[in-house]
Amino acid sequence: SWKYVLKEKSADMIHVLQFPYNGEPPRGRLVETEITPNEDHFVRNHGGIPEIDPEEFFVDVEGLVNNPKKISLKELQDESIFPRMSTTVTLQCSGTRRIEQIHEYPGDGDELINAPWGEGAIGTAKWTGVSLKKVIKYCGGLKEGGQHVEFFGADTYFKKGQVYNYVVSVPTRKMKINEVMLAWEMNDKPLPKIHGAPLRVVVFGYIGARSVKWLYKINVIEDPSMAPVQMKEYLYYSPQVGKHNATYSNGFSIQTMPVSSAIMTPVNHDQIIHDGKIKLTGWAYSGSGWPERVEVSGDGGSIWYEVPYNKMSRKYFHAWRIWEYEMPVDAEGWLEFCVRTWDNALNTQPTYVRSAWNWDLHVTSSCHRIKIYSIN
Ligand code: MTE
Ligand code: MO
Repeated sequence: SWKYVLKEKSADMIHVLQFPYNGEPPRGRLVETEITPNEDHFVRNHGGIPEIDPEEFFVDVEGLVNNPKKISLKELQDESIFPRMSTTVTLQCSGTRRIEQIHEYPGDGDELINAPWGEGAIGTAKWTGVSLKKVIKYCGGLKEGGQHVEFFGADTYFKKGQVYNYVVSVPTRKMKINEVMLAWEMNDKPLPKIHGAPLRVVVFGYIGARSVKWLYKINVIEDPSMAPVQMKEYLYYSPQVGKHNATYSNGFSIQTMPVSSAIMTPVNHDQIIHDGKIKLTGWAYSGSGWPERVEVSGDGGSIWYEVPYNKMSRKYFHAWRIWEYEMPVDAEGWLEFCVRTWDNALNTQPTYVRSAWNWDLHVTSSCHRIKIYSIN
């Protein structure tokens, strides 16, 4: 029920939508720790929160595997059958920082799909469970042609008068490299119900949408899932595509998160009295690698300062880095601060929001810009 939902989350979560519950933590607190406390981890829901008894629970593995099986949670947790896996992984919603795209141009205005997220739809946890690769092996391995894995969530949602199930897929090659896990613990605690208990998928480096919560079925198939969430949502359109010409075939399906970053303190439009220096904090993330260099600017991006290595949190293969920087500032008045990140493959961020505006308002990965009133 509603009360139960709130009990699992911090009282000061910013509700991006009231129902279904969609919330992100206050900006500054998110970057105080490398590992996000469970209560502060953002929540993205499309529909209701299913009630599942872990004692009765099993996951159904079917489709292009040699021995389809129903596997109980107890079996999954039996270390004589499955080696346990723990990995620190950042989950990021492809809607993170969408509010900036909405300000540019609002898209189709569907609130449920285009939830107006700020910079907090990202969080990092140590997830514990099993590698999906081992589960598929336990089911006799893939049959020929098994190129995609479809995940079914037990929740349902409404869109434009129709009821949908939450179903998506990822390529099997992603699980072959042990980057897909089935998790029942979050930061050494039982997975909270709102984060998908008893069992959820965690796909490293992909948009959060592929990490299905309340998982009850895994189906190995030849082509990407035909389910509406896979086929019609999470498409990346070119800036020329809009209401008049958006079809589900002129956008491509988003999987890996690109490199992105955000300034979390100060907050856009703050007024700051200071002594020649302003401290910035934030996060940096890359779904295909890890952030190697973070640069900040106090003049809208003419002069960039590199965040020193010792002001960035440690490197994980599948997680963000948080950073801080004390910037010398002698100007007064409204200043534009911004951040950009380079990852290990030298990918960096588009310069402006408008450089990568897209009809479904996904993946706002441009340099994050804020305006601060400086009083020196
Ligand atoms: N799984 C189910 N079953 N239903 C959902 O609505 N939302 C997805 C994904 N898994 C969703 C889901 C999206 S869009 C994101 S970003 C992540 O869950 C968010 O995970 P979290 O709520 O644990 O932070
Ligand atoms: Mo998402």
